[in-house]
Formats: sequence, structure tokens, C-alpha cells
Amino acid sequence: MFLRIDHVGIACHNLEETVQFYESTFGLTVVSREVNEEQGVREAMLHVADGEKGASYVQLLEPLHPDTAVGKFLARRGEGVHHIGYGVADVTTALAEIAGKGIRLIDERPRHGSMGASIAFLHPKDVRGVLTELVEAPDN
Ligand code: MC0
Repeated sequence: MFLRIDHVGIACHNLEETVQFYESTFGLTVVSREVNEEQGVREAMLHVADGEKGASYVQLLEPLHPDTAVGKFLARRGEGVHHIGYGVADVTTALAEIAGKGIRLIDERPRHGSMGASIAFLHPKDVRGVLTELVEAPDN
């Protein structure tokens, strides 16, 4: 089902400071910046590597407000890994297969994600504590 690790989502308090940290420490480059009102985040994608089945990124996430998924996560757990995004060929097909295994879907239908992707989240309580995202890139 999974083609690649598409991205690791990391929650941070200050996007610009954290981008600078990743650039200066690891030499990564920002390839996209977006505000996603629906998800309540301001985010940057930093390219890590290209693979046969697509690219992988670090996604830095700053909440737009405290009362958002990332805002609540920061208040409860502090900065760190927020979710893992896996590349899939077709989110709708993957969701149907996963739902059939009894795993709670946060999104029953795909939503708009970074860089034109279709995305859907699975509940962390049903994935051994890991908030898991399915990502169908536009060029899949
Ligand atoms: C919360 N929990 C997590 C978690 N967030 N566990 C692991 N990883 C996370 N990121 C746990 C809490 O510790 C708590 O466990 C329980 O889930 C309920 O947490 P809550 O703070 O009361 O929050 P809820 O229930 O209101 O919401 C949690 C839920 C939500 C995962 C359903 O955050 C959500 O819908 N997330 C999906 C959307 C999202 O994260 N968007 C931001 C990234 P205990 O044991 O204490 O009860 S958007 C994005 O990344 C896009 C732009 C993209 O990739 O393209």
C-alpha cells in the first residue's frame, strides 16, 4: 500500500526559526510554503531525497491558533514529531482498504494537502499512537 515515506510532520512554535535551524544544520531546502486554513497550519516543506516512487520531505508545522490540531499537540507534548505521511497511489482506495480493517478514519474522504496532494488522516489511537497520513501526490 505504501510507496514511500512522503513526509515527517514536525510541530514547532516558530516556523521561520525552525526552517532556519533545518537549513543551517542539515542543509535542507524549502520547496514550498503554504497556509492551510482548513488544517489550521502554516507550513514549509523541505526536500530530503528523491526515490523511484517519489520524493520525501520534512514538513514543519506552526499552528495558526492554539485551538487547532497542532496547537493542542504543542500545548500537550511540546515540539516534536507530529505525524508520518505515507505516499499511496490512490487515497480513496487506500482508505477503503484500511477502514475494512476497523481502523478509525479521521477523514472519510480526501482533503487538500501540501503541494496539491490529496490527503487523509487515520486516528493515532488505532495506529499504535502514531497520527498517520495518507498522501496521494498530484504526479503519482
Ligand atoms: C493527539 N493525539 C495524538 C496526536 N494528536 N497522538 C499522536 N500523535 C498526534 N499528533 C492524542 C492525544 O495525546 C490524546 O491522547 C488523543 O489523541 C486526543 O487528543 P486531543 O488533543 O484531545 O485532540 P483531538 O481528539 O481533538 O484530536 C486529535 C486528532 C486531531 C488526532 C483527532 O489532531 C486530528 O484530527 N488530526 C488530523 C489533522 C491534523 O493533524 N492536521 C494538522 C496537520 P490521550 O491518550 O491523552 O487521550 S495538516 C497537514 O499535515 C497537511 C497540511 C499536509 O500534510 O499536507
